[in-house]
Amino acid sequence: MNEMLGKIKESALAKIAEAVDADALNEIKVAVLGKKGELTQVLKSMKDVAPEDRPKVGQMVNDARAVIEDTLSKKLAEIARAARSARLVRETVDVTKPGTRKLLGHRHPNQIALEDLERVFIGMGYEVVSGPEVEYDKYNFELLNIPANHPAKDEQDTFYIQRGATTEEDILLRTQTSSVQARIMLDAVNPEKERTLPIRVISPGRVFRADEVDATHSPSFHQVEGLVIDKNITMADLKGTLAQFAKEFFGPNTKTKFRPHHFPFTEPSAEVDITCFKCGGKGCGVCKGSGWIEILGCGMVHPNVLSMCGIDPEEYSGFAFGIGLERITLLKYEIDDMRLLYENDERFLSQF
Ligand code: 2NM
Repeated sequence: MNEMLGKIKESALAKIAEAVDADALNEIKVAVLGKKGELTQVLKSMKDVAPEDRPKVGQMVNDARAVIEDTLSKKLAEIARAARSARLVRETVDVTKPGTRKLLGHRHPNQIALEDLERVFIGMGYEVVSGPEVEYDKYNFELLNIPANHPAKDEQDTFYIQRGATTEEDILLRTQTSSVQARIMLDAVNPEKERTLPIRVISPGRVFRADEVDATHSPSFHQVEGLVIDKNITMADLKGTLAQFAKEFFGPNTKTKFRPHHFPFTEPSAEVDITCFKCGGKGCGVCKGSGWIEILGCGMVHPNVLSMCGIDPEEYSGFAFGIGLERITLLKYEIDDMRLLYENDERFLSQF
C-alpha cells in the first residue's frame, strides 16, 4: 500500500512538473484526486485493509493528497505568473519612442485658386452651380448662338460621344461651362422649376477640347464662367464686377483693361487684361515684358442667346464671362508649364 501510494504521488508530481498550462493541471487533478481518480480509488479499497491499519493508511492517503494539492496550486500560481509577465513583455509600450508622423495631404493648387475665386464671387452674392460634363449639342452650342457650321464644332476641336443625323442628336464632352448657364436660363423661365429670374451664378467645372498637350494646353481643363441676368444690367456692371474681382483676387492695386473681342454668345465682347501683379506694370517675366496679363473673356449676353433661352431681351439684359482656371492658377503660383498640374508629382504638389 505504501509503495502504491508512493508511485501515485511520484507520478503525479512528475506530471505536474511537466504541465505547461492550467488545462493540463486540471486534467492531472481530475485523474488523481477526482471522484474516479487514482488516489480516490485507494480510499475506496480501504475495506480490504486490516481495521487496525486503517488509521495509518488513511493518514498516508491524506498526506499524499495534501502534497499533490499543494504542488498543484503552486504550479498553477507559477503558470499564471509566467503568463502575466509574458503578456507584460508583449504589451510593452516604449513611451519615449518618437511617434509615426501621418503625412497630411492638402488641396491641389487648382482647387486653392478655385476656392479663392469662388469666395470673391460668393461675397458678391453669386451662387455656385454645376451641370453635366457629357452634354447635348443644344446646350453646348446651339443655345449659345454657335451655329452648325461654326469651326468650334469641328471634330478637330470637340470630342463627340455620338454623332446623329442632325445636330440635335449630337452628344459631346462640353467645351465650355456656358452649357450650364444655358440650362440655368431655361430653368429660370420654366414655371416647373424652382429657379427664377434674376440670375447671378458662376459655374466652375471640367471642360474638354481636342487639343494637343503642351505647356499651355490640355484636352481636359477647367473653366469658371459667370452669368448675371436682370433688368437694366449694363456694360458698366460687367466692368465694375470684373474690376472688383481682379482687385480681390490679384491684389488691391490691380487695374483692368477691356479690349474689344468677339465671342458668338456675347455682343459686345471683350478680353480683359490686368496690370501685372508681379511687377505692377513695369514689365517682367510673368507679363512677358508688357506689364499686362490677359485673364478672361466676357461680354453682354447676346440677345439671340436670351431669346433662345426664353428670356425677353427687351425686358432683360445680362453679362457673362469665362475664366480659364488653370491659366489663373499658373499665373498665381508662377508655374510655367500646365502639365505640372496634372502629373501628380509629390515633389511639385507639396510646394503649395
Ligand atoms: C466666355 C467669354 C464671354 C459666356 C457666355 C455665356 C452665356 F451662357 F451667357 F451665353 N456664358 N459664358 C462667356 C462670354 C464666356 O468665356 C471666355
